[in-house]
Amino acid sequence: MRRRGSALIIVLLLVSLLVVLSAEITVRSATDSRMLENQLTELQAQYGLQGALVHAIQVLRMDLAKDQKEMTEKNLPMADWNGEDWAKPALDLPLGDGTYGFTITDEQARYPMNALVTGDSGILVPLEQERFSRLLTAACPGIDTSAFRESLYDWLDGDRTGTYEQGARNAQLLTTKELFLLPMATTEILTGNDGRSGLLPKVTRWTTGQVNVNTASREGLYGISDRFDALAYDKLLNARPLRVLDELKPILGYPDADPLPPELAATLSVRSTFFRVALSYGKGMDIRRATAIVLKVAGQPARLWWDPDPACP
Ligand SMILES: [Ca+2]
Ligand SMILES: [Ca+2]
Repeated sequence: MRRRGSALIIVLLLVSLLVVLSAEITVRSATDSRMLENQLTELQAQYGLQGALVHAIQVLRMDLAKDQKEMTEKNLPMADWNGEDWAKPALDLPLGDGTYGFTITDEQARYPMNALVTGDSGILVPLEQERFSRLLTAACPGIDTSAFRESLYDWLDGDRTGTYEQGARNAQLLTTKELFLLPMATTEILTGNDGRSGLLPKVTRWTTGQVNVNTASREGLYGISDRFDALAYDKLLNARPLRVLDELKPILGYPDADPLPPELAATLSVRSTFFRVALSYGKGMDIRRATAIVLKVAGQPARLWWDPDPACP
């Protein structure tokens, strides 16, 4: 733990040095050209955001070490939930002459959109269509989403016969931003009238195909199984964090002697591999943001995706 802590300090010192150095260069070249100055400010912001990501990855690494320690010392199965240290936002931390911050969220709290089609042949999976329909209806109450759903299926499926096939990807999503390209997509459906609700915050193109019951939303779990009604979700909130999936049986009304139905056991999990990191670096009034997707696995948690747009990779 101490070794990891000092590694983090060294990395942050290095990043801090780079931020200061690029500020120095900015000052010297200010007389040369405004354009160059802007480029260097940009460079400094990039170092600041990278530094924030280094810190966030360190936080996830420490969670993995904690989980492994609990498993070996207390025989507790590994789990991830929002009460853990990684879920606490880190804000306004000093770096060079600016500040950085980050917020980590569980990407496996979201429904994996690419489960809708098989990877090779692009055939829609009926069970997942049923689940997605339920999620879509719950995420967009009072909105007619049937045409959007049809255009999504044409976009994803491998065939070219359908009402909305023109310009369709005909394969799994590379990013959920593609949803904005669907002919029947509306901002009301994707991000709601407040810009923060709707479908988009509840879906991902990443994940192992499993949704974490310890972090998923009520709508997301209701999508997976209609047994997750309001009453069951309340029971789940009281029972979290779950350490094993079998703890779901009394919550969902399954007999304790029977195994959990295979379609639930295959889709649900109590721990996560994919995490989303919302990053910021600010100097004065200039605040830059980015989003990264990070893997938490034994060994080195790795950055998978980097997007300067904070909205939605
Ligand atoms: Ca954990
Ligand atoms: Ca198609």
